[in-house]
Amino acid sequence: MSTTATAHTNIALIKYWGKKDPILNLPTTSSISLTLEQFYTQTTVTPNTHSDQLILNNLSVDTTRTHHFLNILREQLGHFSPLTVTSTNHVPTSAGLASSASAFAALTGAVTRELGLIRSNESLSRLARRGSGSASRSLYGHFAVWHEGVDDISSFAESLHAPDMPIALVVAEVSSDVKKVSSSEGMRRAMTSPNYGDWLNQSKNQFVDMQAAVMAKDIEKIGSIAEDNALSMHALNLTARQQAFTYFTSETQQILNIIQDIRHQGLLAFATIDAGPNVKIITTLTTAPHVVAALHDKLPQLHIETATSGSGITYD
Ligand code: 2P0
Repeated sequence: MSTTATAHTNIALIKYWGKKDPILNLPTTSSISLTLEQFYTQTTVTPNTHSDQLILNNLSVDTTRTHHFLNILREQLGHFSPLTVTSTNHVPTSAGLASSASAFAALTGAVTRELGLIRSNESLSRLARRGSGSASRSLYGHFAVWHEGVDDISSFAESLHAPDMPIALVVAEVSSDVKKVSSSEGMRRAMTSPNYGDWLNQSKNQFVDMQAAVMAKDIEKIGSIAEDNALSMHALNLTARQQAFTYFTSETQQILNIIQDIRHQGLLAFATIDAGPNVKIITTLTTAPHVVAALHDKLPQLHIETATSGSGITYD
């Protein structure tokens, strides 16, 4: 027997950037995300008689993180035999998007089904969170909210049940030779910023405003709040008291300037940036081609992909 699950990656509009419990992956803030249709991970689990094995994009890879996560699932769901995990990332590495969200969401779903267990997506989101915080949101399509909670039970994600809207995300890939600071390490450093407390307060307000903007299908408001939230997150990295750093490169900054320019020309375009130099531009389906053209005009070599609002976890 084997079971296959597919989960899509998501981009946070209100960011998760700090852990109050690194073992349970309890975040310091609640977050809101948009799931992307074009970027996903498909994972098949098959029992074997030896040891946990991970084959990613047809290559056998180091299983440490996966093995650790499978042991958490064994603790939570009951013991199961070693598994061969075969995963394909349809998250173009060239787009530089993180795939841990879709990967841990798909793996959680596949293992639970393989064991013949029926669990709600809420319950799966608690499990997926243990693999990677952002994975809790990838069980759901479209807009999801991850409640920070105070313990394992109360920290889960759910769908926002948002109305349909013509939102699009233009992903601008920025090359980087700089060694990336992992998300966990970046969060640890950011929490030493003297501005961290202010950020928590600001995030609480933005979380409320973002939910209202999503329910009102106000894409301009969604973009504007998301951009403020993301830039404040990156300001924490720069002002960290321990090992201040930035994910920005000069190209990141250049793209931010282009986005500002085209916004002044009247186009709806707002930027968000995660744990890397790439810029994701929140816009509408009809404006997306204009954003792509404006970026290509100034930066002809830039690799760009456009993504739309995507679906939640599915099983074959
Ligand atoms: C987010 N990011 O909300 C934030 C914004 C990146 C920037 O969640 O340590 O891979 O595995 O829980 O989920 C990326 O961090 O971190 C992330 P861990 P994760 O999407």
